[in-house]
Amino acid sequence: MKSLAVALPILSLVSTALAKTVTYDFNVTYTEANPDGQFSRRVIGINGKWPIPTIDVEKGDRLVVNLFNGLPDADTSLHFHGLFQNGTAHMDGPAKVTQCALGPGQRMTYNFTINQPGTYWYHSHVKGQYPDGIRGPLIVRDPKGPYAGKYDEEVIIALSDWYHDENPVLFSKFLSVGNPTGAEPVPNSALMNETQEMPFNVLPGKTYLVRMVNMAAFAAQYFWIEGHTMRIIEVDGEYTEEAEADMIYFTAAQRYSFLLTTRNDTSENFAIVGSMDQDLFDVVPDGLNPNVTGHLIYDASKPLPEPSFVDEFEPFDDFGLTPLDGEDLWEDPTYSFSLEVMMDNLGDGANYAFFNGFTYVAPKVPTLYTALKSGNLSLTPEIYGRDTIPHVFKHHDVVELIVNNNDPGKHPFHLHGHTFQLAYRSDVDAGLYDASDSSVTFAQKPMRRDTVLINPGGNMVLRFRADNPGVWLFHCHIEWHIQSGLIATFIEAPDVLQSTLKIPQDHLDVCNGQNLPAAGNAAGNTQDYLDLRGQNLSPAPLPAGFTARGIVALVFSVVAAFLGIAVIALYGSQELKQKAA
Ligand SMILES: *[C@@H]1O[C@H](CO)[C@@H](O)[C@H](O)[C@H]1NC(C)=O
Ligand SMILES: *[C@@H]1O[C@H](CO)[C@@H](O)[C@H](O)[C@H]1NC(C)=O
Ligand SMILES: *[C@@H]1O[C@H](CO)[C@@H](O)[C@H](O)[C@H]1NC(C)=O
Ligand SMILES: *[C@@H]1O[C@H](CO)[C@@H](O)[C@H](O)[C@H]1NC(C)=O
Ligand SMILES: *[C@@H]1O[C@H](CO)[C@@H](O)[C@H](O)[C@H]1NC(C)=O
Ligand SMILES: *[C@@H]1O[C@H](CO)[C@@H](O)[C@H](O)[C@H]1NC(C)=O
Ligand SMILES: *[C@@H]1O[C@H](CO)[C@@H](O)[C@H](O)[C@H]1NC(C)=O
Ligand SMILES: [Cu+2]
Repeated sequence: MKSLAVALPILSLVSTALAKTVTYDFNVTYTEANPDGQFSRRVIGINGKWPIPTIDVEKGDRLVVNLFNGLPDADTSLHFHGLFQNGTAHMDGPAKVTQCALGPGQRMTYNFTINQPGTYWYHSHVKGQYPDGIRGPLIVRDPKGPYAGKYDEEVIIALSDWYHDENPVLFSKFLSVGNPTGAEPVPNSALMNETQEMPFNVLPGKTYLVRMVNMAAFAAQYFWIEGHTMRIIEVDGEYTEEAEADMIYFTAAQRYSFLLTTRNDTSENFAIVGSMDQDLFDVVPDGLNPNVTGHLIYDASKPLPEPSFVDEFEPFDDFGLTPLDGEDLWEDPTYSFSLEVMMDNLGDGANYAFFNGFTYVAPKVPTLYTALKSGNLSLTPEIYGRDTIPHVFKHHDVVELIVNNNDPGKHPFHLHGHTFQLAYRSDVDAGLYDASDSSVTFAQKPMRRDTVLINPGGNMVLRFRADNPGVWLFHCHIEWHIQSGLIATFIEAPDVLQSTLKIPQDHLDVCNGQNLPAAGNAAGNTQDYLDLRGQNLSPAPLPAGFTARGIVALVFSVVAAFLGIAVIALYGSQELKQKAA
């Protein structure tokens, strides 16, 4: 499955390090699994196995993944979460953004070098597919890094959540007129290393580098190790100054590495606990166990303790982290804009997620391919399609992104292709960001990461430099919100891309093999890039006078009175569709 194909010495004047090529042959296939011991189901694995392999490379290595879609009935692709893909924007993975999704029986190769050390993960970036199993850690070791020599061993712990139903089934109920409030399906279980019985065998008096990633579809987890403190040294691939934490909050997609020094005596074992943040769930189902427990085992002959009860969660605040390189806040943005988050119903009655009044709809042509073929119109946002929510940055812009959360939910926002500085984050319910508010103070050496939590009803200010030409998504990492449209598209220096990037034939063949266009604007028009007729658009708004509340009432009356009223409701929803059309 994994072959360290060839160790090619890279000729270099400054370094004698041997960068190697690490090759994986991945056949995406269905298999069966029962990770929470409650229910056996079909999952998406690789080479007939699940959990899927950890990708393990060293800084400077070239990674080659030969991907074959062995699913008979579903598309797939791979995204390498957190990797900048600097110079290889076409290897980023999201379907309809940097490539066409691989249809059944298709293959393509991801091939790029990795110069970022740290803790990452990889997952399918086709609709809401990764919660069905196609998610795994990706570790970039750094034997010469600033913390090298400060630990004896490295170990990975992946958090996640788990559903007994497959995503397509849950999705059809989630995004429908039957769910007008947009309540997200609640996971059946929390997992640690894709199981509920993770042993972590340790030796006394040693220091471990623990690399953690939350690969959940939805749930954030509070995480702690009883009787031990964690010394954080990395978030999302960025080294930080050492920071002590007793409890860490992991949103979906976030990573932390920490140093864990074990005790000198082996008289006891300790619980390792993850607890899902139930604030995220609209309705907590009866009998849900939000917790998953593993164990730090000093002596396997001693008992494995149940975790003690914690009555308040007080996690470490990531805003207080300082990047190890001490980089200052980027001043004087040259491109500043805001995105306002909102949830609302559209004319089909379903509840969608919006940025500035638009909900993401994938274009007909992958956005990167539009950028490459559009000549001097590549800097014109319209060609990428209204509902891709496009923003175009010029090379070396200092970008300031203000996010206003008009929604009472927490959202973990993720940016592809970059880490951003978290310059400012308000408390809960602070309302819209107001630059003139004197109580707003920016971090002077802000933490950088690629996934950050925004508070309910709050706001935040992110900054980054447009120094990585490519097409990068900015989206909520709750897969339900990906599917309900909380995605914007950032097109960065497309003019530079046109002279530096060439799409390999095997990528184009994935589109060709399915008769999907690989050139043209968002509507597939190759003649006139400004003619967007036929572009993919979201459903129409609700008919005037028909409020979201009305749909809720309609649906609840159905539930309350079902048989007799069902006929009327059916009529009602049909009328709704007609009005929307
Ligand atoms: C992928 O796995 C499927 C199911 O086991 C098998 O039928 C197919 O031949 C495999 N394809 C490749 C290219 O390995
Ligand atoms: C990966 O890319 C490098 C650099 O372009 C190239 O030399 C190599 O042949 C590629 N490998 C594969 C398996 O495509
Ligand atoms: C968790 O799983 C990863 C990947 O399989 C493995 O490398 C690691 O050792 C596991 N962690 C523990 C604590 O067992
Ligand atoms: C363990 O023993 C070492 C060496 O005697 C000592 O330096 C260290 O402080 C001890 N650690 C703890 C947690 O007691
Ligand atoms: C899960 O852990 C939390 C924190 O200790 C505790 O409050 C809660 O009762 C636990 N729930 C279950 C079902 O064990
Ligand atoms: C863009 O390119 C077209 C065709 O090459 C040319 O006619 C047009 O003048 C250019 N427009 C601008 C604004 O440079
Ligand atoms: C990408 O690489 C260029 C140099 O080729 C560098 O200036 C830039 O900072 C890099 N950007 C990122 C996000 O790594
Ligand atoms: Cu969200």
